This record gives sequence, structure tokens and C-alpha cells, in this order.
Amino acid sequence: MSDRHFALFEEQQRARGVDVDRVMAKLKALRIETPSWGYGDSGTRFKVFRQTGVPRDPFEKIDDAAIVNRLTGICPSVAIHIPWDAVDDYARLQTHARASGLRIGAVNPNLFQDDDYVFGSVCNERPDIRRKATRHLLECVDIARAVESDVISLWFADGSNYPGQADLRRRKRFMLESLTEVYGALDPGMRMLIEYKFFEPGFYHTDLADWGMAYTLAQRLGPQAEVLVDTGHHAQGTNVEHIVAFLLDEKRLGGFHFNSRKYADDDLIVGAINPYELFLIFHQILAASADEDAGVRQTADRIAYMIDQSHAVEPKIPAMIRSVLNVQTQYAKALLVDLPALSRAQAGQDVMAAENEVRSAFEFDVSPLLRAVREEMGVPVDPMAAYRESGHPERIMARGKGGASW
Ligand code: PSV
Ligand code: MN
Repeated sequence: MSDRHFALFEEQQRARGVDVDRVMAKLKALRIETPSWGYGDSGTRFKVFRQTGVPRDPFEKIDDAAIVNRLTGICPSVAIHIPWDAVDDYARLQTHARASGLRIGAVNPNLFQDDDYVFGSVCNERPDIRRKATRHLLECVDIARAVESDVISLWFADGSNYPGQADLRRRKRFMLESLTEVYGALDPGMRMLIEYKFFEPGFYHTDLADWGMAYTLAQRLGPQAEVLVDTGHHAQGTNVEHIVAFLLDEKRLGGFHFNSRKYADDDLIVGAINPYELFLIFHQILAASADEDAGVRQTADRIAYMIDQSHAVEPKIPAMIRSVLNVQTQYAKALLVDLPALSRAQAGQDVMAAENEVRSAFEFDVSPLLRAVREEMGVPVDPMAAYRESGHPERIMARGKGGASW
């Protein structure tokens, strides 16, 4: 490796006992899924600012996801959201993805944009609306099968705005009833990821408000149901990495929706607000990867890392690349924690040494390491600069304004 900075980094890490080759192999194996809706126009309830060059259909969203993958080398799948990405011929969509070097990842049903769902979807008091919602979920299992995806990722906007508005226990049972039917339709290799969110659009209660509710449901359903943690779906100050550790230990952590938040579910670029939190999440995952319990190790090793962002003011593709690079950076830093040394400090109840083990890994500059990894992977060492020079930003201008929303 010609890079002098990498040589210094390598020397420094080897002196700490870090196996740099192993770290590089882990970095090469990291995979992050990008969301089709992150390439579309989106905004806030106040305004959606239209950008020029936004994809006009699911095929063009795949084209944009493909360039993110080409430049980073670690984003070979794209999540779809139905009906935003509904097409007549899913085989064609999959062929297009394959030809672009991608595969279709998680299939996300949409149970929040139909007028019928004003008082909920699977938790609605009206049986005909619950049926309609369940049918849509079953349709998404079929779509997953058609595009050879093994993940169906569920989020429900179901909730209420006022005390007394809803029968909370009855709605809980409605949810279980619907998901039991959907779970029964899964193929053996498929996973159902259940995402929670503490508020919004409901402002009083949400039917799946936190990880405990999602976990309870997953347990009631069976081993193919797991919890999905969206980093933006917690109250201020929640210790998200603790939730991650707990779910890992229970072997029920299925995936992530990464994004950043400052106040609520802000959907900002991943790692833009609190990179230490992202690092600490990866630290918990990597610690679980080394657990003596094989089940915990397997759970940690098959987590679906997905980005869930909506770009209101940012150019979509560079924002997505930035998110991917920020995830990669924090993962790299977490790989530098000396787990045996940390474990010794914890066992000895040495507060300062234990805290230092973790924080000092976060403080290393991993950019020489990431440049070396990218060089070995045959992708640009600076994906952001490569995007600017790729010709893609100019090419997509021909799409004009008024592309797909979300
Ligand atoms: C809800 O806020 C959410 O996080 C769910 O994952 C949805 O599918 C996605 O955002 C829609 O943008
Ligand atoms: Mn989400």
C-alpha cells in the first residue's frame, strides 16, 4: 500500500494488537441497503421542494441506487415501498436491478396513505378495512417472492390522537390477528421485520410504540419475526444502543433503518447529528458478534442494515452517498475497540479504563484505512468526488422536475 498515512495507521493499530487484515475483511463484507424512496422527492408537511433530476419511476430509482453501489461498493440492494414502487411486471423490475448490479431487498408495504386508513389499517375497528390492509400485506409477501427478496419490512402508522379515542387492547389483538395470517404466508427463508415508532402520525398513542411491543409481537408470531430499529423512532435521550444489545441477546434484532434525528423523526443524513450513537450501536453489534452464544453471534451477523431517509433539501444521491460513508466510518471505528481489553476492564469494574477503551476507538482517524479498503475493492477512494465527476449529475437533469414523490 503506497499511502504513507495508511502505513502509519497500520503500525499504530498493530501496536495495539488490532488485526488490521481482519478489520479490512470485515469492512469489505459490510452491506448497506438504500431505500428507493430516498431517491424521490420528499419534504415535510409544509412543503415538498421539487428537485430537477429526480427519478420518474422505480426503474430510474434503481439507476440511482446503482450508482451509489458502483461508487461505494457496499450497497448492492435497494428496498422498495409498495405502492410507491408498484409495477405491472416485477420480473422486469428485478431484471433491471440485476442488469444494474443490484438486487431488490426489503419489501415495505404502505398502510398509511389511503383514505380508508384514517383510523388505522390492521388495527381499524372496521373489519373490511382490516381485511384490505391484511390483503395488502399478503400482496407484499407475494411481491417479495416475485423479486426473490427474503425480507418484508412492516411499519404501521396506526394510532390515535386523543385519550379515549381507541380501545388499546382491542387494537393490539387486531394487529396480532392480521400479522398471524401474514406470518403464515411467509416462505421458510423469509423474515418479517417489525418496526416501531413512538408517535406520528398518531399524537396520543401508536399501536407499536416501542421495541418492547414489537418484540412481544415477534415472539408471539415465531422465529421468522424480528424487530427493526429505526434510529429516528425514539424519544429524546433514549439509549438506542442498549435496546440493540438487549434485542441481540434475545436473538430478535432483525434490522435497522438508519437515519439521524435532532428532535423527532427528522430523517436526516445518517451520522450527521450524533455519530457517537452510531458508533456505539456498531460496538454493541460487534461485541455480540464475538459472543460465546452461537445464536447471538448469528443474529448479529445477519442484521439487515438499511438506510431510511427522506431528503427534503439535500440533493438525493450525494446525501445517500454521505450516509453510506458515515455508516462505513463508524463501523470501521467500532472494529478498533479492543474487546478482550474492554471485557477485562468491565470485569474489574474499572470505569475509566472501560470508558477509555470504547471512546479512544471512536477518536481514531480511519480515513487512511477506508481509502485502502476502497482501493482493494476497486472503487473510488473518494466516492463523493467520483460522483461529482461521474457525469451522472448532469445526465439526470434530462429527467426534468416533477419526478416521483417518496
Ligand atoms: C416511518 O416513519 C418510516 O420510518 C417507515 O419505515 C416507513 O416505511 C418510512 O418511514 C417511510 O418513509
Ligand atoms: Mn423507518
